[in-house]
Amino acid sequence: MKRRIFIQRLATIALASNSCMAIPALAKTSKLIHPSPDDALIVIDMQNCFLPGGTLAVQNGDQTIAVINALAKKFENVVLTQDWHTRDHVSFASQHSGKQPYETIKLPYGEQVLWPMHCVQGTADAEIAQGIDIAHAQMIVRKGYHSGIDSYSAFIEADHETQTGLAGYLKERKIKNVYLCGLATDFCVAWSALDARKLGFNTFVIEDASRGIDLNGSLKKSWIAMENAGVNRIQSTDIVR
Ligand code: VGL
Ligand code: ZN
Repeated sequence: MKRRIFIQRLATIALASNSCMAIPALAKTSKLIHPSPDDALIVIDMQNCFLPGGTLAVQNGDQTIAVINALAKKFENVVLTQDWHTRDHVSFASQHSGKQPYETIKLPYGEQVLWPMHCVQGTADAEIAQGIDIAHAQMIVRKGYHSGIDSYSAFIEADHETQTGLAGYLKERKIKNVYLCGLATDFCVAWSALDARKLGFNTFVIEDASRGIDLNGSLKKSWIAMENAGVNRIQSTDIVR
């Protein structure tokens, strides 16, 4: 276990066992992260569709924009992702008669949440938000473009086998550590983080640079799954240049 993470766990234990005592400022012992050439920031789905006024707006999603722009300046390597669905995409409730958004169905690859129609290829709704100011981003990965397969993850589609190519790209670039942020914490950010772990990357999710949809407790469940998988939960202030 990395020392910094170990200290954070100790802090959590201290919090749990001494809830009536003043909490020492253990956070100050956290080691700050200085991004290097083997680190990449992966900015998930900062698109009009997930922002206020979009087709699948995430509450307070716009509050992440300034945080993400500032974070991106600290990384040499930045990748953006873009949810990029066909008009007849299987994840749209409108494709399933009698089904409403946020209901689930069983598909050959597993359970699928049905969403309002969102991020349709070539529409203004699917564009990266105007406010995102990351001119040095090196790559934009589009995902979810197979009409019959969803892809929350930036790495592997929801069939659990089709790769997007992002892992190969990062590995060819000798990236070892990935830092994820964006929308939504409990869907595309979490699924990307879990796959990043499976693919062998040291993985960090920047909590205050992300916002969740929180469907039936999904936000809390996603943090438990991420923590169990060894994903590091950090804040944007942990990262300095
Ligand atoms: C997302 C639901 C459907 C996301 C994408 O970016 O988290 N969520 N498509
Ligand atoms: Zn989608």
